[in-house]
Amino acid sequence: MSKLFKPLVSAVGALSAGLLASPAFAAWQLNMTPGVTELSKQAYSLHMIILEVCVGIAVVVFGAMIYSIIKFRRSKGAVADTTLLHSTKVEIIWTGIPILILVFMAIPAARALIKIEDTRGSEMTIKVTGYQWKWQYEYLDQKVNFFSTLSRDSNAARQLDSGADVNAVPDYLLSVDNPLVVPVGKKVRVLLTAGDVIHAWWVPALGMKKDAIPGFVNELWFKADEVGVYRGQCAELCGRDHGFMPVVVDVRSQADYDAWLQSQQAPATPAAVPVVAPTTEVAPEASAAASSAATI
Ligand SMILES: [Cu+2]
Repeated sequence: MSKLFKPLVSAVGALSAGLLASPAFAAWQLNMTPGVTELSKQAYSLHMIILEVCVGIAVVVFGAMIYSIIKFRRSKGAVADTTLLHSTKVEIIWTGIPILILVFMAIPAARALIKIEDTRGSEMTIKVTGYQWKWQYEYLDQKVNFFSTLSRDSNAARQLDSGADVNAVPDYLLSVDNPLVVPVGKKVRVLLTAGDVIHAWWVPALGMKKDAIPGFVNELWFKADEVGVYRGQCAELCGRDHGFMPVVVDVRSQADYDAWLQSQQAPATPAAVPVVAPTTEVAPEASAAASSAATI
């Protein structure tokens, strides 16, 4: 090893060791994340297959190029080989091989696309409506309906001259007051629309993103394999506060989800009974009869 080369190698070694040891390195990720749903994992594996094919092609093509440039250079007395010019055989080969590669990549891609569109067998349906600047979640079969807006602490910290340290706000701009709660392992169909302008509902860990368009109903589905809280954002520039309408999906175990659902449905029952007595005048005897009837 040359005198100059040795310190260079040790410097590169020290730098890489330093980078690997640094805690910031953990948050520094190059690749896509696999996500937590069947579809996101399929999209991830598709991405890896295509990446591997592209790397393979690059290695073969650039390898051949670099090898030829070095091996057959003019200074070594190389003479251009013209036998491959206008050769039908070569034309067929270099058209046929890319076609085969494209077909090989199209098969898993088409399979994934068909699966994404297949909402059959969904176990629950939630209608999601985008508004400037919040989301509405309606559980169509469970009769639960609420709005989801940016959490109070994020909203306070984002105000101009709030003086707040946004790094101290947990999940700054990615937390909401009422997250979408779903059970783990259930196929959830989402019907997407909007009440004003175009929004887009996007949760990277679920692998799905789709536009919410006024007057149209778009459809997507997800089946989360892991309990957890997954965060996303509106992914369509929808106006001034576009950056302040995050999406939070809270995936819970079936028991936790059932308990949450009950807590959401419970307030609706007493609300059906009028709390305040009617203001019409009632005779004292009738009123007494009514109250005794009410105690039965
Ligand atoms: Cu939006």
